[in-house]
Amino acid sequence: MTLTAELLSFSPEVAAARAEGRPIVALESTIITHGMPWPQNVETARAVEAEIRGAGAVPATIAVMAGRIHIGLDAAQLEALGQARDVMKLSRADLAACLALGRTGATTVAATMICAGLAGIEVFATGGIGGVHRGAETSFDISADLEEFALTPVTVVAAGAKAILDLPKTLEVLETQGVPVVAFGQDDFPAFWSRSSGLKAPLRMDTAAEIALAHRMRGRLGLAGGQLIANPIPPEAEIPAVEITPFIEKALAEAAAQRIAAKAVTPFLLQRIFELTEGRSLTSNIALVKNNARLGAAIARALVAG
Ligand code: PSU
Ligand code: MN
Repeated sequence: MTLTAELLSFSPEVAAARAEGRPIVALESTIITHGMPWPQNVETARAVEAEIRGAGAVPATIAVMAGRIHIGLDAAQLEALGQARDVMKLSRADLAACLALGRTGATTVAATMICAGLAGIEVFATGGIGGVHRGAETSFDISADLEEFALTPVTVVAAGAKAILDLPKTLEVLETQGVPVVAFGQDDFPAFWSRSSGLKAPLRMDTAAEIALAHRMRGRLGLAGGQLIANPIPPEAEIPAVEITPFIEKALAEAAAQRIAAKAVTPFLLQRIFELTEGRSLTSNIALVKNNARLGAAIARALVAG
């Protein structure tokens, strides 16, 4: 049996798109299980999928359930995942173990890239990526997402990274790993809630067609790894730094006081920021993920057209 038949389950919608060569955009599931509270997590996941369909592509939300990698979830599966407890947070290190043990797992950026790669999906849209945590010089906490960009040939659209991270160090590690970091439509690297981090992105592109060409060119050169497309949050959804910074500082201080470590750090910080900002951060988060989904769909279409 092929790997696909043995381990991958495609939803009917994604299977049909594959058969017809239509554009597909992968979506992660850690944002659902560890990034947002229920029921907004499921509502957002549905809205993001609708955004991709509206932009002429097919969404493929990825998760591990009952010993198989699911590429595309139906409504019942999405709801079950959104309410499930004891869901593993899967990065490169955990994927095989989760499958082998028959457990339920949500894919991070790194694991979603791996699964998308296995399924032949070249574009993936999300909110924020993992990166180098503040204080990494002592904690060594650097997300496996960064290394994945150097390994797996998937173009990922995100709104940059949250200021819970050390953004200059995150850009340095991506540069060391040989990862193209492309700001979309502007010079600055965006910082999730803000359109600008105050740091210049190494590369800039202004159209989905350029991003698709660069993706193809990497393939032609035989370069491993993908591209990070940093798409700024829509202006109307931005949260001014003065508003969000105190909440980030508070969440970071609580994480330190409670000695939160390893895989728990990012989910802890995300949850605390949602709680501290109440509705505000969630509304912005949803707006930027939808925005990234639309750009992901445009890139997937350009890849199919080219
Ligand atoms: N940052 C966000 N939202 C998220 C995540 C990060 O703004 O949902 C999630 C993604 O799934 C990302 C993961 O891949 O957290 C990174 O976790 P870690 O830092 O433990 O590698
Ligand atoms: Mn970490």
